[in-house]
Amino acid sequence: MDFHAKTVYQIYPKSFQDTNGDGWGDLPGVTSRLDYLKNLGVGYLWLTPFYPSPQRDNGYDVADYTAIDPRYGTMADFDNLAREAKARGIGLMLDMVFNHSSTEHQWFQKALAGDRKYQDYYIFRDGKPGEPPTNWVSKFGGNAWEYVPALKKYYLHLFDVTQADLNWENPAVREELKNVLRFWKKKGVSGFRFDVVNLISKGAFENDNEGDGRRFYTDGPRVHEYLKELVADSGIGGMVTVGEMSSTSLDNCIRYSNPAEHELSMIFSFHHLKVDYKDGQKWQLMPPDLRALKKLFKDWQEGMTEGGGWNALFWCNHDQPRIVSRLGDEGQYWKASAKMLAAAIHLMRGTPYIYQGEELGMTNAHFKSLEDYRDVESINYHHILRGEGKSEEETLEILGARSRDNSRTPMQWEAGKNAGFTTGTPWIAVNENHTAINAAAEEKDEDSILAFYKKLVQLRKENAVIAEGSIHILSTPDSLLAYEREYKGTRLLILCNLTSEPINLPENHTDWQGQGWTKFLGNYEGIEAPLRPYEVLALKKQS
Ligand code: TEU
Ligand code: CA
Repeated sequence: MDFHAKTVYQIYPKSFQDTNGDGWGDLPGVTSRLDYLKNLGVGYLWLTPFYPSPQRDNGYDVADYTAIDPRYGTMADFDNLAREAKARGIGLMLDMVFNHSSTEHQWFQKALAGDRKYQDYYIFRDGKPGEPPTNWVSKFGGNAWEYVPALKKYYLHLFDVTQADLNWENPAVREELKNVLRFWKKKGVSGFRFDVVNLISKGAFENDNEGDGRRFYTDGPRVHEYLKELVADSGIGGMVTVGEMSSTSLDNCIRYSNPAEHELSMIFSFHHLKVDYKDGQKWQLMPPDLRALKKLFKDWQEGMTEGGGWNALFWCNHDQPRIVSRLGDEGQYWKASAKMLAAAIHLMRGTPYIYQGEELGMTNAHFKSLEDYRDVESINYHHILRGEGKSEEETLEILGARSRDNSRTPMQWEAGKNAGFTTGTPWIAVNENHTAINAAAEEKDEDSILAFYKKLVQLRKENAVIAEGSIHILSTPDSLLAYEREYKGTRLLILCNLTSEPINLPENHTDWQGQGWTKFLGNYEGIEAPLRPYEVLALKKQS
């Protein structure tokens, strides 16, 4: 499979490169940086939404699925980007937000105006003020139902109140969304990312007295049927597709991504990015549980292999904090930890995703005030946390660790003004450390994090054992992530010290000390015991 040996680069266009001085990244900006991306060696670009949107959720509130928001440019700009990317052997993967649309979408506007056909495009229920149909909680805080007095009805919004859930039970809705895929396929894109696609099939609309309601709509009763129909009828079976799976299960992800199921090419699951959620709650901090992290890698790497599924491999995206700040070190071991974290997942079984700036070791934003934040979820939770009695200082500490804005500060191209992102006023503050962390500096440094990512991308292309090999996660002390890969007689042994403390290799693995093993990648010189702080040691053995 083509996507086994390729790496996907995720671009958040709004923060990638501005070319007209309005402080917003745009499509011509992406085009202007294609040589940088070609140099990195990536095979696909996942572009987050650039469609017409009120921007309440930065474009994940889509008001027109087959047009370009003028703030990102024109359809001609898109066609030019697609052409220039293709000329460099890079495919475009567009983001399809099919669980919900913006309430500004004409479909919803017609529903509000009383058009029953379009009311059935959404999930409306009769009701009285103050008595929502269920007690489900929105992922962005508050109740998941909004009352419309003029209609005497509620509508469901699992996310922001301006993101109304689409009614997938309605064949007319499914046909509309198939047409969207047909439109973009005809424009020559290579694939699609499907936003929270495992939430599209709602089961019983009942109160949840054990949780927030997610068990009634996550991996729902008809989700696999819908996905099979969507892929088959829109003719995208041969394209590269990835589903974002919220709070999902291994069994379902095997079904979503096993080629025999004819659903998707691969899936994003997020369990490994919740090991620092106290009691599973995003807005409650705790140090990362490394034992849980390794168990999750074992379950998902070995489980998906057994089931014929395929994982997207990622630490970062536009919703997650920066991984070097979260699991690595911003100080003395900044470079070593960023490289180790990259190698830890890039050498696993799956398709790796690099989120813009991750390849530079970009860090969290460290905003000092609520005024710096732009993300609707973060702002909502600032008010919720303060309402729970937390001080402003404690609330800002939590936002500083968890806010999605950590990954939405502008791409750091150079040390100069606004990191070369814009000649205007950026829509969100540029991280001050761009003077030290930027692409221009790292392109000149063969020991940079950027140079290391280039090696990782190239190694996957050149070594079938990385792209296709089996995987076995070894049982080791909590701070040591170790796994073996094997393919047609070639074995890899990858050792990752997840901490700043040296690790003595366990006695029973003395053969790791290089008997027939040769080092092919690392973030320190040579092979030494103990493993050094945040050391990754990648060994190969040809039998
Ligand atoms: O993300 C859904 C999702 O799982 C995260 O937003 C998560 O629920 C949230 O950060 C709370 O932890 C997708 C998009 O990636 C995200 O940007 C959108 O805001 C969301 O769906 C709604 O479209
Ligand atoms: Ca712009």
